[in-house]
Amino acid sequence: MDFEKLTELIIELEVDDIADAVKEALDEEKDPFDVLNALTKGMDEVGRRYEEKDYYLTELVLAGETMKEAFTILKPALAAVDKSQEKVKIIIGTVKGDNHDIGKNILGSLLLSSGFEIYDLGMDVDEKAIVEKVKETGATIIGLSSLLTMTVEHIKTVHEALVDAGLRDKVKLIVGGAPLNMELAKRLGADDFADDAVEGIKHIKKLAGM
Ligand code: B12
Repeated sequence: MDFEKLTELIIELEVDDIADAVKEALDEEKDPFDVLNALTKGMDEVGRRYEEKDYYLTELVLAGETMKEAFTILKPALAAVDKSQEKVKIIIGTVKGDNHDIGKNILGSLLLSSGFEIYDLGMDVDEKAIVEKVKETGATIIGLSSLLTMTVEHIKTVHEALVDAGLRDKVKLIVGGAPLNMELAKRLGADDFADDAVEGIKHIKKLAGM
């Protein structure tokens, strides 16, 4: 199973074949991170086609489904490398009003393989759920995803809810997603921003003092 084929299966929305293809690649001992890279490349192309109006909403939904299928197989392969030491706890989620979770899930898988303890709140998450989870788990980092220009303001809502709960100085807030950049992230009250999940892991490790 070569990487080009994996990229192509995402672009061609082959939801029924992708899991077997990922399995085949892993059976051939391909590096799971290279597999992830090939799949992400496919999603980038799907996004480009959508922007060019070659693909429509139906294709977007199918691409999301295809990526999810791939992830059911890939996720365990990306799983934790070192279980021995005390893990840093991190809460992840996609902000209220936003149902994009592919990027957030990729971040989650990479965090898992980097030895973090993850609490994934899913998508369309409101500030109350986040504050509650911080109280319950004592997590020290929150990673939020926002893909819609319309929903980035919810990052500020989360920041303010943490301030109100007296928790803001106990947690670091990092955000990601296409409409964001470092300047906007900081303006919304976040501590940090990263362009992609791989870069995000580096930033998160730094925030965790690792
Ligand atoms: C797939 C997709 C969908 C799927 C989502 C499926 C799913 N389960 O996620 C579906 C079909 C549901 C969807 C719906 C919609 N979508 Co859409 N979608 C996309 C698409 C094509 C790809 C997004 C994606 O998954 N990319 C791949 C992942 C891997 O990339 P990523 O999410 O950016 O994540 C990476 C980084 O950003 C970063 N990252 C992400 N989160 C975080 C968090 C942290 C902490 C860190 C450190 C890093 C990090 O790491 C990730 C990996 O490297 C994009 C176009 C694009 N090119 O991005 C449009 C796009 C995001 N969608 C868009 C729109 C408008 C919509 C709809 C409003 C369409 C409609 N008219 O209904 C709805 C919104 C529904 C809702 N309430 O959320 C627009 C947003 C425009 C904007 N700026 O506001 C885009 C940009 C398309 C476009 N060009 O118009 N969409």
